[in-house]
Amino acid sequence: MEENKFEEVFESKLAKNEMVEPKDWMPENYRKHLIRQISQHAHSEIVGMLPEGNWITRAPSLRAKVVLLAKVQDEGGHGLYLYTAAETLGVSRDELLNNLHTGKAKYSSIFNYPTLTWADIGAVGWLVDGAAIMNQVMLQRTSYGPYARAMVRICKEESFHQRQGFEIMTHLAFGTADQKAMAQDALNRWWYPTMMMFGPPDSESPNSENALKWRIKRETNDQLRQKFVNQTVPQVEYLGLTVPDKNLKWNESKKGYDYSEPDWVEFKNVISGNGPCNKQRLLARNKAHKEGAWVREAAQAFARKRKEVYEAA
Ligand code: BYC
Repeated sequence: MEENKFEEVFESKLAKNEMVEPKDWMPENYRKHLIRQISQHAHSEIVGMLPEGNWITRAPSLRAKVVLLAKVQDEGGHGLYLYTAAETLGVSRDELLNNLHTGKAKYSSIFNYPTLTWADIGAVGWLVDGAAIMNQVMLQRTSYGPYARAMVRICKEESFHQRQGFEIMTHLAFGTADQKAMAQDALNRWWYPTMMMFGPPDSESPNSENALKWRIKRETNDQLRQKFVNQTVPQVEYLGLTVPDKNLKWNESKKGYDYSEPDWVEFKNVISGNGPCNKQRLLARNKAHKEGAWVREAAQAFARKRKEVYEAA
C-alpha cells in the first residue's frame, strides 16, 4: 500500500472511533506524540511515589500505614503499565528512564511540591488523584489501544486513592480545631498546584491541536480544569473548608464556577526544573535506579533460566 493509502486507513479508524494498535501503520508524529505523553505520564507515576512514600513510616495508625503503602505500590504498578504501553511504540525502557534521570523528560509539576504534614497526604489523595482521574477518564477512550486499556485499570485504582485522601481530610476537618487548621493549610498549599496539573491554558498549549485531532486527548486543558473546580468546590464546602480563591463564584450562565488562574510563571519555573523539590526528586530517582540494578539483573537471570527450562521441556 502507498503511504497515502495507509494514512487514509489511519484517518478512517480515528473517524470511526476505532483504536489504533501497535502493529497498525501510524504517522511518525503521532507515534512521537504518544511516546512523549505516555512516558511523561509513566514518569509522573513513579516520581509521584516519592512525596507519599515519605509518609509511610510516619502514618498516624497501622491502618493508615497499610492503606498508604498499598496506594504507593499501586502508583509503581501504574508506571509499569505505562512504560509497557510506551514500549509498544518501539522505544526502549532504558531510553525512557534515561530521559527521566537526566532531566530531559518532564513529569507532572505537582510532584515538585513537598508533603509537609499528614494533611498533605490527604490533600494529595483527594485533590491530586481527583485531578488525575478527571484527566484519565477521557484517556480511557484515547485513540491508542494499549494506552486506553492501561487507563481503564489505572482509573479504577485511582478512585480508591481519591477516597483514601478524602477520608483523611474528613477525619481532620471534623476533628479538633488544630486538625481542621492543618486540613485548611494543606488545601491552601495544594489548590493551585493541583490546578496546574491540567497543563497551560488552551491558548498556550502547543500540543493540544494535534492531540485533539488524533483523539489522544478528548477534552482540552481548560475544559478539564473547569470540570475539576466544579466537582471539587462542593466537597470543600462539605468539609467546612475554604477554597483559597477570593474570586471563586458560581456563574449560572456557564453552569460552573469562575475562578482565579494559577500563577503560570510559577508553573513554567517548576516544569523547567526550578520548583521546590525538582532536584531532590531527580536525585532520589537516580539513586533508586542505581541501587535497584541488582534486582533488574536478578529478574533477567530468572527469566533466562525459565526460558531454558521451557525450551528443554
Ligand atoms: N506538569 O501543550 P501542553 C498521578 C508540559 S500522575 C509538567 O498542554 P499536553 C499520580 C507538557 O508536557 C498524573 N509538565 O501538553 C501519580 C508540554 O511540554 P513538552 C500525570 C506539563 O501534553 C502518583 C508543555 O507543558 N498525568 O496522577 O497536550 C501519585 C505544554 O503543555 C504539565 C498525566 O500525565 C504539568 N502539569 O497536555 C498520585 C496525564 N502540563 O512535553 C497521582 C497524561 C503540561 O512538549 N498527560 N506540561 O515538552 C496529559 O493528559 C497531557 O500530557 C497534559 C499536558 C494534560 C498533562
